[in-house]
Amino acid sequence: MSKIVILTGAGISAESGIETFRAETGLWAQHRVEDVATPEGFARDPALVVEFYNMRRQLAAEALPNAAHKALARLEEEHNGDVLVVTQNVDDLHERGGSKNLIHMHGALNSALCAVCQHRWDAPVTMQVGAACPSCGAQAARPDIVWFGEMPYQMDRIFDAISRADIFVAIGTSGNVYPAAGFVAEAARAGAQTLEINLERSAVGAQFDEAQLGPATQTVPAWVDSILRRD
Ligand code: BV8
Ligand code: ZN
Repeated sequence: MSKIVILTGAGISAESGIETFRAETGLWAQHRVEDVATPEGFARDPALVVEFYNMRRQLAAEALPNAAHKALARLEEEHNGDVLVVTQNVDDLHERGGSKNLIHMHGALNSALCAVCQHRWDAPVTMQVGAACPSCGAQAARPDIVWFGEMPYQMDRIFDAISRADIFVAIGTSGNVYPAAGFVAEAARAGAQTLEINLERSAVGAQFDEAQLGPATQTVPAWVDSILRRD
């Protein structure tokens, strides 16, 4: 009855055609983080930020889940134990790939948030600046995204799951952003086996017991098969 916690990052969606953040052609090469992924940037130029997320929502809607997303859903379905996916990604490819036990710790493109009353609703494909909140009526709609300097979502639930994990796997994340990059240290402290699946070692690669390098659409299904064979 092993408990598995899986942290995913932009690399798991790369082969679905969604840009990662830190590749040369990545999202941060085209936009300054400070301008589009901070509350200060949103306050300074809400139209730029709303447009940035409208563009990414459109790209995510056109993308398809890949073999790695589907393999994680198969693991959740067939594994004799708990499987929790904690994603830093804001696309909905894990849901569309079949994952159910899923936490979007950095928010989601398909969700809108009221900056006044914290009400959430399904985001329109194209969000307008100052759109009215369906609950309190304030013209304060914003992308339901965790920007730098904001607290990621469901941290208690995540730390609780990590403290009880037998296996912790990080897939397609460069290990640059905290608190997510600190999860492997928590998992090791809790006595979990830790594995990194990536094209190359991440910034916290040395903290993992093991690494499997290669494109996620090949490495993730192979790893899932190895787990299900042991069940
Ligand atoms: C917080 C939403 C505190 C936006 C994101 C100094 C000043 C200010 C802050 C800090 C500071 N030092 C540290 C901090 C904290 C800061 C932080 O960590 N900064 C870093 C950059 C130094 N963190 C925060 O601000 C967090 N909040 O600390 O709050 C607090 C405390 C109390 C009360 C209130 C607040 C919030 C962090 C969340 C920010 N939002 N995303 C959006 O998506 O637009 S983070 C952003 O980076 C994305 O969400 C993404 O998930 C995340 C990490 O990127 P990766 O997913 O790892 O992607 P990346 O491109 O980097 O790497 C891709 C990887 O995939 C690579 O390793 C590559 O090799 C691999 N890959 C590529 N292709 C493939 C592949 N692997 C396999 N197969 C392939 N085919
Ligand atoms: Zn509201």
